[in-house]
Amino acid sequence: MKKQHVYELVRRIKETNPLIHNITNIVVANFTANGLLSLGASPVMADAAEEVAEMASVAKALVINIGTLNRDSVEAMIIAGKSANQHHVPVILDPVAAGATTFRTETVKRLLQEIKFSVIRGNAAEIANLIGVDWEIKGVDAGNGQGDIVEMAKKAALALSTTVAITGKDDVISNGETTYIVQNGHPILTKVTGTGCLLSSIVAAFNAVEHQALLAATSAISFYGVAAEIAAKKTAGQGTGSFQIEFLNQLSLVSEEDIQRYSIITVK
Ligand code: ATP
Ligand code: TZP
Ligand code: MG
Ligand code: MG
Repeated sequence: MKKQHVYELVRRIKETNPLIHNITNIVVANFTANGLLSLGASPVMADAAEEVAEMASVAKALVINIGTLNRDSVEAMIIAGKSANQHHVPVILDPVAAGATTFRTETVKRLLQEIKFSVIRGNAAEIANLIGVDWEIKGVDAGNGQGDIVEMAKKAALALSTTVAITGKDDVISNGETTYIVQNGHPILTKVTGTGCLLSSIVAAFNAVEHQALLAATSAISFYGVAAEIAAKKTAGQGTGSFQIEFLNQLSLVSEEDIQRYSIITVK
């Protein structure tokens, strides 16, 4: 893929303002809505079983994020995911802390059985857990697992028949056949809660305007990393609060020139 694709998709989002239906966690809901708005998408958070089928059917993408799941929200996720599949709406999974508790692990298994996902985005520990690879996990954060994340992304994509994105210092995105590495981002992202969750929703916005999931996810992740790099530079020496606000600004301000200059995407 070429760098030009990245901004082309940003432009499409800004022009079409796609509705992104999020079933997400209580920690990140506001940050996610603001991040999507800043990019130019239209967020809606809806998780009542009574309405999710209808909402998912009219959305341009659906995000299922298990960050603060409970019995009711799991039922809503299944209903929404099935409706999205029926209506050809792409579904993105963020398996937050899969592997940390039995409930999360079992829920993710059920979601994978009942719903077809376009992209699954998680940290190394979460993706490892989905395919039964041993990797330390500490709550929502990836622990110090050992392993080749490129091989793991490929293996997960093949095993789950979808596009898988493993994020961290380097990001690996694979559909099992083609694998890209993105080297954008900044370590300060790990000090602001919800930056992984917001990224999953931004991946959804890119999927709303591009049906090739690998291209959409890789573009979203590089764009997001470039926004973080610029925000980190502008707020250097200040705290994570200043970074968080400037990062939201940059999600709308990143230009085509910024992408040309800073985006680092390589094929593996
Ligand atoms: P975790 O809970 O393990 O932090 P997460 O779900 O929050 O996982 P991350 O893997 O932190 O998600 O990814 C969120 C964003 O942060 C991605 O854009 C990723 O590239 C970036 N990122 C994470 N760690 C680093 C790092 N050390 N250096 C640069 N960018 C990073
Ligand atoms: N607890 C449950 S969900 C959540 C926390 C802290 C947010 C996790 O966000 P991210 O994006 O994975 O850091
Ligand atoms: Mg993080
Ligand atoms: Mg996460």
